[in-house]
Amino acid sequence: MSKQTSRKKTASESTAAPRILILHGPNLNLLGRREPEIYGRTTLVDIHAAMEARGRAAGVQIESFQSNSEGELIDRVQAAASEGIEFIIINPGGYTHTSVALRDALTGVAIPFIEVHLSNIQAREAFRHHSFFSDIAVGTICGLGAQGYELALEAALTRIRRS
Ligand code: CA2
Repeated sequence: MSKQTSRKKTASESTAAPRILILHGPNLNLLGRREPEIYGRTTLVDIHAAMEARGRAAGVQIESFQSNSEGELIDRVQAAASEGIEFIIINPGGYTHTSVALRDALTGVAIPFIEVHLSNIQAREAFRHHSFFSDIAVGTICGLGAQGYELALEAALTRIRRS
């Protein structure tokens, strides 16, 4: 049997709808409008709508946040801890390959997270092959386009139900 590492839920976390935060890093606001051959035609609004609908059906509250600023993403991760967010799905965008600071924020709050990439970063330029997040993520999904977020959400729901 695997070691139980998750903390006990507080009284309000046990009764309120579980919350999942979806974080999108820099330039992902351009999704669906630029470079569709790499990132597809689905926009961030489309992704949020699909995630919210699935979350509603599952009785889970979905929140999305996109920023081009590393500091704002770090602030959002830190706030998530005090807000009782139970799970994070994150596409760190270009910060995937550069941001020790965003990694430290996720380690600091100890909220389990799944890393998502639209493109297959292992099949692209060498500088995209290393992620500062993969070794501390519950799992990583890459190369499946916008479907990656849906798969990540299903995995998050399974984990939340188990906790
Ligand atoms: O494949 C992914 O999801 C990435 O995280 C996307 C990042 C890239 O730096 C990573 O290596 C892989 C880039 C996000 C830029 O998004 C755009 C979307 C549409 C048009 C232009 C940029």
